[in-house]
Amino acid sequence: MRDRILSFLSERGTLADEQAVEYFLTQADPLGAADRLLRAFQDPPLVITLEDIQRAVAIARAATDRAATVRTRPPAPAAAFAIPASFRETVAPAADVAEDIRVLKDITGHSTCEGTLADFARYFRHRFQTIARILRHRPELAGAMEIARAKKLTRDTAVIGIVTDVRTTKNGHRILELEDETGSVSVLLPAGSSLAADAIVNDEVIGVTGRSNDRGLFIAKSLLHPDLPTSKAFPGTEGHLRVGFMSDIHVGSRTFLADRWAKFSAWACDGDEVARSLRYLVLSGDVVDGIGVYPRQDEELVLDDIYAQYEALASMLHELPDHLKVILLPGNHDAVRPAEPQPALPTAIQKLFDSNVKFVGNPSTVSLHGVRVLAYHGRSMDDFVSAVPSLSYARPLDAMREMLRKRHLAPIYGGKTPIAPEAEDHLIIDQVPDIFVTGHVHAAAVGEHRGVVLVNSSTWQAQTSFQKMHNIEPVAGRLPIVDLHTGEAVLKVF
Ligand code: D5M
Ligand code: FE
Ligand code: ZN
Repeated sequence: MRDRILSFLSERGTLADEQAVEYFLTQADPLGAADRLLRAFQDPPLVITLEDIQRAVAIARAATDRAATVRTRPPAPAAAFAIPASFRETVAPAADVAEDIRVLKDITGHSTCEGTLADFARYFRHRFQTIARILRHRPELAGAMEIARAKKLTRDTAVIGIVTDVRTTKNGHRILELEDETGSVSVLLPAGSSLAADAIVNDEVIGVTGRSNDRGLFIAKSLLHPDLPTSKAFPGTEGHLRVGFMSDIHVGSRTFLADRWAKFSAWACDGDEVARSLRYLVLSGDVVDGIGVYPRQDEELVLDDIYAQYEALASMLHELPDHLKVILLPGNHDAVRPAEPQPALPTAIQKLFDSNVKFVGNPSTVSLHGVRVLAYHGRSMDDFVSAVPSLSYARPLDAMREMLRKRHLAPIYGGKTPIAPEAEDHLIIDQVPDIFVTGHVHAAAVGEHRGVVLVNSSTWQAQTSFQKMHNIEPVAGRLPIVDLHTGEAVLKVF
């Protein structure tokens, strides 16, 4: 039952400490109790503690009492998310801490690609070789051989290749086409096996063990993803400095939530000790709504000039406290080439902002006091969600875990995510980050994968007519905050 509780919680992007698990185990229906508790939170904390449970139970009881005694009263407003006590430890104000930002990886100023056929060949060769090198660290793949050779042998072998096709036969077997520099092979993942259920997508690089049959079909025994090392310690800064994460502000849109933003801004300026401990704000793209991003967008804009949109954002950011350093990367609505990796916003736009804003590309890896933050807008989640039935827009952390497992931010080529064939594949996750953040899907969640803190950074835009058509319910006005000392993450609601 303990394992079932933990996996139930982790599927919902949260964890529980030992005492909280004990609490659930003492309930008549432990999973039901966990489910009710999660519903009580507007946004569950990364790790649920006994204290969180006690608070939620007390709020629920008070609400029931009120409902029982004064039936004519309107319902109590939903309990605001309470930041756990551990997050409130006394901290030095962020204003007293010198800025420490280093950009570790960013395409800005280094783009070389012209999109020729030779560029594509070189790009995919770089992707294959880099990820194959990571895969060869796995003992099962240390002796991986070239596909052309493995096809001729009928004993157990291992190969590494790039997936060029995935299909399901009418009997439920899955067939992958796997290619390396020497040739290609069809790989059979037997129906009903866990291999057939794995989320394999086109253009990812994987390893397979198994053997060729006499007709040259490679029968897989195991599939290997590069993934991350099984666990990793969070580096941790000296003091409790915090970073807030935002994306998808969509300034200029009719549906931009000005009132929610005003609440955030007021809290940031003279809020509690958590507000004062916030040193950085990472904006992961779609900071404005842009112009001409989709058909008839003009009907949904209040600001139909791109400069006016960025000027409005600049003045919103100008209102924030001086000690809050902003790091801004573009998304698919921003005024820069859509092909990824996207460079930072052009100088003409940067000039509208004050010096408190630092502009980087999408994706970028930035060190904050030695904590490595990988920020990516997240356009590729559109392709993940359409390619893998078990993934959805409502659960972005699952798609992010797939990116880490595949060590690639946007493996699927030729889908909705435009990719520029740079000399090197900048979308490979070569170094393991400490914090990995995406936006784009207008959801909000914090979680963890093998020691990496995962953040999906909400939106400040209400549901658009496009999202209504596609049944996408945004989760707006949430601010994920990560403590750079502990890696603990919370979602604050505005
Ligand atoms: O994307 C906001 C949300 O809308 C995000 O969940 C993706 C979804 N979206 C955006 N464009 C498409 C298309 N073309 N198909 C399906 N889903 C889409 P944003 O980048 O803010 O527009
Ligand atoms: Fe967006
Ligand atoms: Zn987007």
